[in-house]
Amino acid sequence: MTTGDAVPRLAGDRPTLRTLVIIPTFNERENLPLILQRLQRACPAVHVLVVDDNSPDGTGQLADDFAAADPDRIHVMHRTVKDGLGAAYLAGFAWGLSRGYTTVVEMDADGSHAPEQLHLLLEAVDAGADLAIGSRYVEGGNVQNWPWRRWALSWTANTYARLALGIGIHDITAGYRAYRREVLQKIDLDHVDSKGYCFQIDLTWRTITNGFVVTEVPITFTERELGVSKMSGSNIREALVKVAQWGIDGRLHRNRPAPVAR
Ligand SMILES: Nc1nc2c(ncn2[C@@H]2O[C@H](COP(=O)(O)OP(=O)(O)OP(=O)(O)O)[C@@H](O)[C@H]2O)c(=O)[nH]1
Ligand SMILES: [Mg+2]
Repeated sequence: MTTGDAVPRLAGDRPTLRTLVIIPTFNERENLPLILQRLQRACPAVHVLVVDDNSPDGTGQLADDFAAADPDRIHVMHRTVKDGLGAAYLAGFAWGLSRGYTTVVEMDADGSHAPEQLHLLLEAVDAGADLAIGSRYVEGGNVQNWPWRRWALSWTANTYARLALGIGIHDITAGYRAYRREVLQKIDLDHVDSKGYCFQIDLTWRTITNGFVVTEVPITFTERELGVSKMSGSNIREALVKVAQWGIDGRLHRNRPAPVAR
């Protein structure tokens, strides 16, 4: 855990009382019904926002059908063009904050982030985390069905970011996370322009440098079985360049937090 000026809490405060799970989608027609059903079973009290970038395979219309069947709990945001994971989440965050959600969760549609483990993230937030990261690389966390090349890429990206930024987070690229609303209100989302992988690193760095408490919770990440990955080489280049820049800025301005692990 990285400690900082935690958000003050009232006695009996349970930040996850109103939780929104944001699921960005692009061509996830096969996966969306599965993830929504699993989420409904695992955490029936949370609300869901599907953010679809006009998927050619009709994922957006499918999401509308689910929302029509459960209008209080399931919502859909339709965007006109594919604009990357980061932009989809930023739009989703704005939607959730304006509707008063107190905790906002990021979850992929492809089954990599198990809804059955969402309670672990929410418990961490209720226990004091401002950001709870579902981590593959802390004790008890693991990855299933990854080819060695994906594992090597992820490990290299995390090691590079940890060293460049000088922080003790083990899985800084992880996409399964829960934020308290106060974090999203404070970290200047208007100036985030990171698109792919880098988006997660960018938000983690902003969270830490703003003095919030980050906790890593072990999770099991499972490689997608259906549909295709949207990860690209340009995502990786973006992360390499930006992380180096933040690391240098952090050292120059001495706003680098102490490298404290979980
Ligand atoms: N709205 C929106 N969603 C996207 C976009 N790109 C990816 N996604 C969604 O973001 C989530 C993560 O994307 P993935 O393609 O699984 O990326 P990844 O998990 O890094 O890569 P894999 O491990 O290979 O699956 C999935 O739910 C995608 O459908 C996009 O441009 N817009
Ligand atoms: Mg994926």
